[in-house]
Amino acid sequence: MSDITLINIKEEILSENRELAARLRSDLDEKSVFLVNFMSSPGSGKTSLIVRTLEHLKDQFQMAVIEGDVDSAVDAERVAGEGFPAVQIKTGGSCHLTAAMVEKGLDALTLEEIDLLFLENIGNLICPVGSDTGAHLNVALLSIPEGDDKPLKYPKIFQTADAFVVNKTDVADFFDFDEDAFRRRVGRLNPEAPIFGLSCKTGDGVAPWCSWLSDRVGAKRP
Ligand SMILES: Nc1nc2c(ncn2[C@@H]2O[C@H](COP(=O)(O)OP(=O)(O)OP(=O)(O)O)[C@@H](O)[C@H]2O)c(=O)[nH]1
Ligand SMILES: [Mg+2]
Repeated sequence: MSDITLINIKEEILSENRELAARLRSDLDEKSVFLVNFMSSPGSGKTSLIVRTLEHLKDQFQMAVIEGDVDSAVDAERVAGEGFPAVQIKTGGSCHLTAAMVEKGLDALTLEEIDLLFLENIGNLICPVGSDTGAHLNVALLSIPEGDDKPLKYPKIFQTADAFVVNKTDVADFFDFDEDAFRRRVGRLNPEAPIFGLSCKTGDGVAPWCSWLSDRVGAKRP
């Protein structure tokens, strides 16, 4: 029997992505740009949180946003409408952002004029998890209507994110979201990561989240 050459495409792609992501992170470090990657299911409030955070921190940081979507530019238009630089990446079908896509987004921005850069990943709780984007901080959002059982069903994102935001607390009375159960489930997977409950609609709870984020950016600076 002759030898077989095994080419593991998935492992090759992942390792190329990891290398590029590490290079992007180090380029961003050199330019003192702090990159935050937001991940969640569609509609849980990534763009709303980014817009709230931009409003809240606008006197403290120079900020910009890279939006990722399968199609359309509505999220980038929303950010640009608030007066912040915005780049829209259309993946044309891919369910997560890769480091190569982020690199193109970074090329379209003047990084020397940015201290804090937000990346909105494609809406879903699975695909974005294994793909390093070069971000310094990975934030996962969940909204109250999605339910408190998500850490049980999608453990990977809850194991690996650096912080969690539970959005839409304004509608908590209409859903059976058990906050204690949610915190216990996340705590088992990722005991160190903070959880911020807030409402992008009313603004409740946005200040503590922004203050924590601002401290994280500050801690990274020389
Ligand atoms: N009641 C309520 N609605 C909210 C809140 N935050 C966002 N929404 C609404 O939820 C919907 C989705 O919000 P987006 O910010 O677009 O969600 P997204 O995660 O960016 O969605 P995709 O980009 O499609 O993945 C919009 O209709 C928002 O107005 C909130 O705190 N409370
Ligand atoms: Mg969005």
